[in-house]
Amino acid sequence: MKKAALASAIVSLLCLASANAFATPRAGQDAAKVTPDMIQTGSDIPAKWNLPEGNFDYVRREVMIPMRDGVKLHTVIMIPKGAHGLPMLLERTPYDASGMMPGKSPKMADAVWSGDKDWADGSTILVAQDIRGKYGSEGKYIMTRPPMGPLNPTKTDDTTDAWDTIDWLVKNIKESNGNVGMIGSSYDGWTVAMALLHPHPALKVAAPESPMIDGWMGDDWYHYGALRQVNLDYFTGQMTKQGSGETVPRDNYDDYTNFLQAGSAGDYAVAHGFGQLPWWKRFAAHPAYDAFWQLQALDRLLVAHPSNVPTMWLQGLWDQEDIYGAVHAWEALDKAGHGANNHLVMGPWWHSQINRDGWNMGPLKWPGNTTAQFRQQVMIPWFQHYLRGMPLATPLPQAMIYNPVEQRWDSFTDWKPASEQSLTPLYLQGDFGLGFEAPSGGGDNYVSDPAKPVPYLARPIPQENDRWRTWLVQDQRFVETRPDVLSYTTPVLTKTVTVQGAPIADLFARTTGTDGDFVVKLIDVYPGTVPSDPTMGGYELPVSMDIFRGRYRKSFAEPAPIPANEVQEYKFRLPTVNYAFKPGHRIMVQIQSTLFPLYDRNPQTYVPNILFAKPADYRKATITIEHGADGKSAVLLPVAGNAAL
Ligand code: PG9
Repeated sequence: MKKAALASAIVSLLCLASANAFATPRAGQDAAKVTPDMIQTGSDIPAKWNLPEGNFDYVRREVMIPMRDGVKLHTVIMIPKGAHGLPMLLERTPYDASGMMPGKSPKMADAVWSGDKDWADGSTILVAQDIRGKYGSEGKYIMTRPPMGPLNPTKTDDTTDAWDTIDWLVKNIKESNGNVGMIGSSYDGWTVAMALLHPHPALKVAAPESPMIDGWMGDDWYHYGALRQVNLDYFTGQMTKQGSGETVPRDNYDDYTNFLQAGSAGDYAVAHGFGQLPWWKRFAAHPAYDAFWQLQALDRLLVAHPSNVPTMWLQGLWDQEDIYGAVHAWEALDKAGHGANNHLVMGPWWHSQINRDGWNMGPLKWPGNTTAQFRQQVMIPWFQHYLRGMPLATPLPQAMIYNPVEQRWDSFTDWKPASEQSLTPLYLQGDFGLGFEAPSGGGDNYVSDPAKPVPYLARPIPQENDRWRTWLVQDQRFVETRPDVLSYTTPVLTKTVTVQGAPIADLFARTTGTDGDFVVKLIDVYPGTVPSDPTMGGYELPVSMDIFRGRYRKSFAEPAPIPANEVQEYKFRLPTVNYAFKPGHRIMVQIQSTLFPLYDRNPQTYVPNILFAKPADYRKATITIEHGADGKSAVLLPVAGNAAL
């Protein structure tokens, strides 16, 4: 056949073939043979996918553990392959046990979240459990469910759930040695503290990390009665769904604007549907420190039910969420005579940073990875001592507190609860001075305007805010020149002033209003230039700060209006420090009346419940801080050694 004729025959054949491709297949047709295995009429997605785990160095089990009332709690267990006689480390969480231990990787250390990685070395069986009513667990969710008693008439709580879980684990996990440790940060730290109220005998060691201990006094919900309103997002995040809940949609990028426009925190919450949340109703009905809060304050409960479990109470020195809990729980236990098995650890960390890297805290850089070092050199060996009988090279001291200036861990055998510390007043003085000598007279005033509250972070402050973790170390120069912020400063120091313990703010103040808040900040002012780190030149580093709601100056349970224009004393404890103010630096104390929008605004007019203050209640007030005959305002410092500037 000629080339052209051949080409035309091929084209005709191709046309025929392509025409047949669209034709209906007929029996006996001479096309490619179709067999049944080529056809899918169901779904290509199997009902359940099982990951082949042949090369995994662990076995992942998911079980539903029955509690005494029949409710089953979803629990993920990661067992090193071939394990025999290993202890178990239990974390109970409202934040998704499966997400903490997804098990998607052949190596156990890659298959768990960052907080568990160092434990996943084959020495420990890791257990994560969803608490009642969250994620995969049955039952009803109740926010930080109060222990059985007046606030909880049922027969279960997170103490019994921990007990039942540990009981099941030691009876059913054959690879274990029957010893259990408990760990967890924040809410998970709260679950550890709850387990300690009546621990199962197999619970041999515990570390509540940044635990929520008293939500009203100084952890997540309030600080001394001032509402932490940015946590309203947490309410919806936890309680609009069994899994991960909703966030509150925003009208503006800047939360300063959002909360200012909303009016009171209550108006904001109700406008965003919070009336549907049972927790909000209980919460909003108890703005004062009444029985609702007192009966769930865990430091009190722990003293009433002390355990013998060796316990490491751990938190960050700049913990932006739960800066109150661990240190107060430890102090309460120590004071009640339970110091022998309770230890205090405070690292240079933000909230829960212990479970992540710890090279720095905002602009403060450490000589190493402080969290990894602590986990690997102190915490894990201490746990393994109690869980596996491993010898301890050095016993854990009574308290271990990082010194951020000397950049080292200090160990203490006689760390004092705040009520037993000796204090030296650092007085506010005329001309905005600050010193250890008593002031001769005078006072300073500012106008606090609820329409222009002092921001807690430089604006804009978006809802998803990566500065949240480090806001407690933010350079305070951004507010120093505001007319509603008073700044008192020592001369340049010629000697080191070391402060170890809890400073106490002791203000004598008058206001033209009938209510008001007081914010006190103890600040380290860096020299104007810092050759080793030029960006730190003149930095105003908050070392310790807090807010106090004036209506509670006499009683946290029974608020009372402030008598206008009469000097009143406002005395409150600031967060615990281990800090050295160095020669060349200056100490500063800043005072203001708002810290917004983190804290709701005080209307400065006495109303029964500030959560529902009306626009007309918000009024300007002139605040006078006394430093003379009418009161010697000071920050009382637990100075180590001589108090001299
Ligand atoms: N700080 C968070 C929290 C703890 C307890 C109750 C509510 C919130 C947390 O990080 O878990």
